[in-house]
Amino acid sequence: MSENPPVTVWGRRNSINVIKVMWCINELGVPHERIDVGGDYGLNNAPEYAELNPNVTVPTIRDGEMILWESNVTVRYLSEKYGKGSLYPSDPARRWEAEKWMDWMQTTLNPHLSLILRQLVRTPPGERDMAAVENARQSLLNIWPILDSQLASRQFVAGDSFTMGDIPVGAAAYRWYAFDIERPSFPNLEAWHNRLRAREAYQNHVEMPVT
Ligand SMILES: N[C@@H](CCC(=O)N[C@@H](CS)C(=O)NCC(=O)O)C(=O)O
Repeated sequence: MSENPPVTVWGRRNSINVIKVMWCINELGVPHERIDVGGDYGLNNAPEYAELNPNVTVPTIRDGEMILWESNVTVRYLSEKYGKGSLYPSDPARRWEAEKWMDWMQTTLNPHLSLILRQLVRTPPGERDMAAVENARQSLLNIWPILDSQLASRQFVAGDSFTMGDIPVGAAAYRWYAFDIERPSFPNLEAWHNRLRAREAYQNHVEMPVT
């Protein structure tokens, strides 16, 4: 019996969207190779890459015949294929609970975190739009408590075990705590984040300088 070829991931390891996929792959123990693309590495505008991913963004993966882009969809795909009953809950209620937090990260949380990243990390101090940063911070002060309340009664976002639902929000939480901004205490969020920080795959793929 021949072994499955490894999953190929194209994407620089410090992109939040690549981080989600690599964290997931590490949790699942899937054999893989990663090729640096995007950011300082460029290569994403190369015609061969655009053929794989016409958005010319990272990540993109190949698993056998399957080429996939969109980080959260990739996390769902890998979790279903390699982690049914663990990262991908078999109970539909838990599975869709996990899904909900994945979409919530992408649509509700991430736009504000991206703005803070662009301004505080990628814009020189004199050119930063600090009013926009403050607006985004204020928005997040109303958004994080939604997850904080959820976590009052459970260890992870979709129940008492780690699922794919923890990955996008977990990667976002790392940035929230890494930014040089004022943050009130959200005790349940902090306790959950500490549970994530104890995971080897999180240490391997999430904990790095935010650039
Ligand atoms: N919705 C896409 C967004 C992908 C995306 O915008 N990726 C960024 C990095 S986080 C990118 O490719 N930027 C260009 C670059 O890194 O060169 C996903 O979730 O995968």
